[in-house]
Amino acid sequence: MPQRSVVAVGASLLVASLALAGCGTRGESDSESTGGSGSSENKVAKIGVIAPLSGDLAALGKGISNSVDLAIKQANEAGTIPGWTLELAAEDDEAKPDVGKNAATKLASDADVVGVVGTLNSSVAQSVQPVLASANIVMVSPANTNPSLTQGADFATAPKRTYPNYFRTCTTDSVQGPFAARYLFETAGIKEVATVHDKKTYGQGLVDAFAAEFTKLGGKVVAAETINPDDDKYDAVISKIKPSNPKTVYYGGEYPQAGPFSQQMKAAGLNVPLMGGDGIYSGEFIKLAGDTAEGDLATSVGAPTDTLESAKDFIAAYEAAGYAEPYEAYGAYAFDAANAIIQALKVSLASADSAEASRQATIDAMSDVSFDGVTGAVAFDEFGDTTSRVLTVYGVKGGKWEAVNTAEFK
Ligand code: ABU
Repeated sequence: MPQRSVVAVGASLLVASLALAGCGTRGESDSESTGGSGSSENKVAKIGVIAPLSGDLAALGKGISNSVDLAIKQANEAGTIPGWTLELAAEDDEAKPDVGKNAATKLASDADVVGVVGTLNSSVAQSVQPVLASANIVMVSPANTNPSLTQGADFATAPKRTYPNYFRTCTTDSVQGPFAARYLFETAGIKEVATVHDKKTYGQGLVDAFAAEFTKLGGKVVAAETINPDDDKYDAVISKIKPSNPKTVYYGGEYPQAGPFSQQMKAAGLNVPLMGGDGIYSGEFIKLAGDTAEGDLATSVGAPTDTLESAKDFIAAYEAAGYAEPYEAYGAYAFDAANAIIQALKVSLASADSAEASRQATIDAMSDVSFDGVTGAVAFDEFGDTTSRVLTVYGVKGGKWEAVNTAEFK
């Protein structure tokens, strides 16, 4: 397994080899002495990243990009693909669909690009998917949770695979929404909620999935409102929700809006927890909400990375590599996504004359990819979805996210 081979290499060797790589092209003897494959005779294949590397979601995007960078460097160090050197090609999508589309077009026109890890936002994925599909470039998202991306608009009643090149290592909101609903209704005893979403693909889909399960369980949605993600004052929406006396506000969207929303609803006297999905599970949410975040809740995909035995080497190597930003909510998923592509490339590049010529074979090889990743078993079903359905509920305690409950959704 990719990360297991890295264990043998060790963090100090990785750092040393990165320093060597930074000094210029290594000769054959260098490759032999490190066990690496960075020969000047190697052919180059690039793994792209499309994620927000600037703007208010950059904390998540940089965690993704850094983690892909780490996987690439480890693979080169370990000589995972003989005769080939992998390179990172990271593009900033600014969390905007049109910018993401341009990034995908740029990567597709680079003949060396053989796969892409991304995107963060489901709304951006919708514009990136067709571009990469047309170019036969495999795309693996560590973070998109909207179910339509893999199973089409009728995912609930007539699921149909949308793009054969699209896969993801995170679970979907068809699981995340009901998981949150069951926690609130069955474990926390909350029977009345207000819902708010940001009208984006992810936020709206998550609230729909949550509300369907919550009402099925016998709960009541006492108010259902939306915000404009470009706004930063939410008084009007909070005024509409407050008289309905919800016991929790379930929020569909991301932390740049959810943090201020939590702060403003409590300042307005609506002193109930705000709960959201993986889009608010970030230290940035707590910074934005301030002290009022205490008691707020979030679900996120998988088990907490720092509690996983399988993540210890990833965390140690990430720290040793000295990235300026934390790996955040999706770093481990991005690392697994990159390694899934690398596993497929081991097959597709073995007999390829050029990176571009391997694109379709890389997509074909993805269906058979299966390994023990940092986040758990990494494999994909017939839609390209992960086979994992583990999620965690987190609560803000003492100014930090703390895991409350990790379970596999049945
Ligand atoms: N999954 C949370 C944020 C990313 C998205 O799906 O839009």
